[in-house]
Amino acid sequence: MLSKAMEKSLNEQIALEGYASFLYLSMASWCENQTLTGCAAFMFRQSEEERQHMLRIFHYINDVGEHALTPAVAQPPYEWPSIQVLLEQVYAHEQKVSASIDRLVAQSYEEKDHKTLSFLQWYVEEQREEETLMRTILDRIRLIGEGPQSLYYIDKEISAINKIQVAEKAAEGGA
Ligand code: OFO
Repeated sequence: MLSKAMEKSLNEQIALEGYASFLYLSMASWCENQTLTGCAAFMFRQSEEERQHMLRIFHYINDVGEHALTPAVAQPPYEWPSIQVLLEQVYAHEQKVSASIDRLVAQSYEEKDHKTLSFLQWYVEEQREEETLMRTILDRIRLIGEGPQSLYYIDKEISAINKIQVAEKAAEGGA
């Protein structure tokens, strides 16, 4: 059982994770259109991860006897001026998700809802990892700079990061 307020907040988090999944899918499509195949693979995987984040909350709400709601589908943006801008937007979106998780944690404390507090710990850690990853990517892109071959090197770099992520997640046993 959850309070009505907590059920609503968790359903809003489902919508945020679902939107992230669609936003990253749209970004993957843009990358593929630009022949940035390494970036596209990275964004497809990020999109799938967000879907898993959404489902994890979905199951939690139903498992505790409440009602998980499927969010409305809002069309995300589909054009970006550059891969640098796109990746900065991923970082901004992750920060937004982290702030939302922090609010949920605060709400769990206030309501003395220990099971939701415990459930949210996974998300706190996941968001810390995601923000670190995106900061690393943005730092590397700044190091690569904006010369004529920069797109080639950015794509190569993100492809390498993606492969490391895939291996790490596989070692952890999933998303
Ligand atoms: Fe689920 O928001 Fe990113 O990781």
